[in-house]
Amino acid sequence: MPTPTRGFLGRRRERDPRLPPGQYDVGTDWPVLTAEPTPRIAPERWSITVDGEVESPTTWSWEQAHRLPPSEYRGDIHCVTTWSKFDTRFGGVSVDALLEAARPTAGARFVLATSSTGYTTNLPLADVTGGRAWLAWEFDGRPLTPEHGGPVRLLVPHLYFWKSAKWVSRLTLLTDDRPGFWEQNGYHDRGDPWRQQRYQGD
Ligand SMILES: Nc1nc2c(c(=O)[nH]1)N[C@H]1C(S)=C(S)[C@@H](COP(=O)(O)O)O[C@H]1N2
Ligand SMILES: [Mo]
Repeated sequence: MPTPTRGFLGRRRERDPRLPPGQYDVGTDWPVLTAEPTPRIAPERWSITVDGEVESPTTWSWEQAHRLPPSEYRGDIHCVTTWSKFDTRFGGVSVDALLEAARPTAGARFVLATSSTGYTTNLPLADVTGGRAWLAWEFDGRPLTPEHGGPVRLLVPHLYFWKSAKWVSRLTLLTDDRPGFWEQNGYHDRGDPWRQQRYQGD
């Protein structure tokens, strides 16, 4: 007996074009990946400093940072441990707004992001400018929870998620690249998920 639906049912589900190579869709879950104990930081005690290769080293309190123009990211995030999460929504401010005030010197080419816990990660300056990086304090319209980096994390969604430092407190501009925590331990200096830049040498 012919089974007219067989061809349809037997067809393999097509791979979601939003998935970079080697990644899977984690769905509604949001795994927590943290190397250090989760700190509890009251917003009044949080601040962000932009220093190093800038004309005007600047520190913003929670209140001051919230007076910068609000900016939102809607899209996907990708962790090097192979999960990707689609359609996330983060609120905060663009890193561009901070850099506009601090004014990078002509020689500034890299950034070292530091968390108040001591976690660090390095990025090319070009990857945190042009509307591609945020300080995020909201997820899905709610305050970012401590385990996900609240009160404020860095968000650089076009790179693997280890670049998105949780509890971020400092962005130091540099003339030369300086490997951060995972980068010193073998992870890639840039970390582009579409090029599978997972480890040094990829
Ligand atoms: N301070 C700090 N930031 C961090 C990490 C960390 O261990 N400490 N882990 C990184 C890694 S490997 C990933 S995948 C994401 C995980 O963020 P999540 O726990 O909110 O999913 O945070 C990144 N930022
Ligand atoms: Mo990660």
